[in-house]
Amino acid sequence: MATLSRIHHVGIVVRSLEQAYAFWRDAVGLTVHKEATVKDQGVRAALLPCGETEIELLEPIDPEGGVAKFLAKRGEGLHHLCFETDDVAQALTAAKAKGLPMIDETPRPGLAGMIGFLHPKASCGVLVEYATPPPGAAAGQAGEIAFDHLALIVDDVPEAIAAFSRNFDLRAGTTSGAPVRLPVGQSAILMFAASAAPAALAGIRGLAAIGLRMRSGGALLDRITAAAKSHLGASEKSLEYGTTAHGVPLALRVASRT
Ligand code: CMX
Repeated sequence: MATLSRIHHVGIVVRSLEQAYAFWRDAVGLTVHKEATVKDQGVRAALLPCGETEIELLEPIDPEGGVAKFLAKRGEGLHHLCFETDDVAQALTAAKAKGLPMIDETPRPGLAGMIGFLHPKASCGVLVEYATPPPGAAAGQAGEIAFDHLALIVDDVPEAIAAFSRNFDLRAGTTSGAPVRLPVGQSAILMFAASAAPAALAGIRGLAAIGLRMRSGGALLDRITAAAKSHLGASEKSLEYGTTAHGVPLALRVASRT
């Protein structure tokens, strides 16, 4: 069985890469590791490593493409989750054999390497991509800030845990308390029941927010919250998903305090 080693990236749809760089590169301090036009996906896309995981920014360039449709319907925000696998072809074949609704049955080239998508219907409304990066590609980048978790909001937590276990062989690290944590590599998916989601995420279903952990707060924290507000006019009240950048609520945690 193909193994899932980490959340390779989370895809975020933005209006413009340049505007999004002002936040993710200039305020958060990430490096743009790759940027390219992926014509068949109708996007200009960029990957910015953030600890073990990468932030993928997607700017639509084809008004008829899926990402442009997403932006028009839902606005900027979280679009998909990508797991790294050592064998994307095998992962797709296994998913098909399980009867999961597929978008791609065979791998195709993408920004992250060879990639393939499962249909959101397969995983509680979450669009999931598999990627096998090219040989020798670095797995993320250490720095002042690292990806900590992806928050997911579902109506039925046991059903969602069962789906993520069946589809991706992910197991709940803890089932006591809320949210349920599904570890993936050094980060995790946090699954919240809609009825018990943090107030800042009320009304969201599916991919909901990103958690980042910092070595220390101080100037970086001030820079991030100031940039989120000044670029995007977010009314930040608390750091627990209260800061929103390009449609993505963020939890900002100082490592020593968690
Ligand atoms: N996550 C979850 N659901 C999504 C979604 C997303 N990112 N995008 C669309 N949907 C849902 C819609 O909400 C809609 O749901 P309902 O039927 O319940 O209303 C349904 O999918 C159909 O939406 P649509 O706007 O009509 O879109 P399409 O059916 O044309 O396409 C999808 C949807 C997911 C099949 C298509 O976007 C796709 O094939 N995606 C995979 C490729 C991709 O996203 N590439 C961009 C990234 C490239 C990269 O990373 O390199």
